Amino acid sequence: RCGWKSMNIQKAVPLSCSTVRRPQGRCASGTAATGRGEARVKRVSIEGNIAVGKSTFACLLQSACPDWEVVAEPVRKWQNIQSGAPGSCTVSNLLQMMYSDPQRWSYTFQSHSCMGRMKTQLQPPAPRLLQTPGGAVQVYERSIYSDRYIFALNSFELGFLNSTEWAIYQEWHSLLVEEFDQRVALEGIIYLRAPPQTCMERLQIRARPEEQAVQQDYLDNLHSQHERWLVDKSTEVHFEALRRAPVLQLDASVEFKSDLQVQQDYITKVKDFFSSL
Ligand code: UDP
Ligand code: D5M
Ligand code: MG
Repeated sequence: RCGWKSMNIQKAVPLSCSTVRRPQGRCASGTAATGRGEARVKRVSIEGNIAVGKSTFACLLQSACPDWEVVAEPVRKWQNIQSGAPGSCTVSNLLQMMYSDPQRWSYTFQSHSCMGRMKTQLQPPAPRLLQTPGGAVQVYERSIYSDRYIFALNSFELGFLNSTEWAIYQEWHSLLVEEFDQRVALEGIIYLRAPPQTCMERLQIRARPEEQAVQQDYLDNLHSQHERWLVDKSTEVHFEALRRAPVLQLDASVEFKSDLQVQQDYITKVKDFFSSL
């Protein structure tokens, strides 16, 4: 398994009230106002089913492109909810709670995960990245959009979110996306695509304790949600910029983790994709 630190993956640093952030705006072409002239920032998310290989692929990307900022999903934070008090300690494992009792905890999980992703997507690139020729690149493992159009939608369809929770979720999600607008927009999406059976095999190899309860059906449902959103485009998406975001599909059913040839091919495809944005 890839160690984030050793692979130089940037961890999303949650903003605190005392964090000083540069005001940042982006024009339609994805340009970030840096305070020192204009620099281009391209933001892309890696999407795909549970255990398809997103984190593995993120590690490969970060190694191949050290000038890019690749942000991993904060699974450890979900497993260790902090008390928030000074000298903070772990009070619970929200990932475990969501899988053990989805009706009770799905809304809590969705609000927590979306808030975290929102903070991540609002982070400006590190100043050193703004010097990168061609502009800064930020790559996220999933996004505020997969939170809504994959997981929250799926949770609603499965009855884990009731209609009241779903309505409230959509209201604040739309409000935040519309208010932050260009600051949370994605220029493109990388879709790691594989049959849900392959994801199940990888999930079992990874053997995360919280995911022991995950059944093939659940991965089948999530696969269909990805296909509807990113391939068939039949999911009702409420944001014009997201509807227009190009999607790069990569076949994750092949064992890319151990195949250097495939890795090189995929990295080239991703670089070409970024150049086209
Ligand atoms: N994996 C694999 N072959 C691949 C890609 C991934 O065996 O080509 C394994 C990986 O080592 C891990 C599991 O599949 O044990 C899930 O991968 P990852 O955590 O990257 O998936 P994610 O949930 O982030 O999509
Ligand atoms: O995703 C990490 C784990 O977190 C996996 O069990 C899926 C779960 N996850 C991630 N985001 C969500 C949302 N929004 N709702 C419900 N469950 C979620 P992995 O794909 O393994 O990297
Ligand atoms: Mg992952």
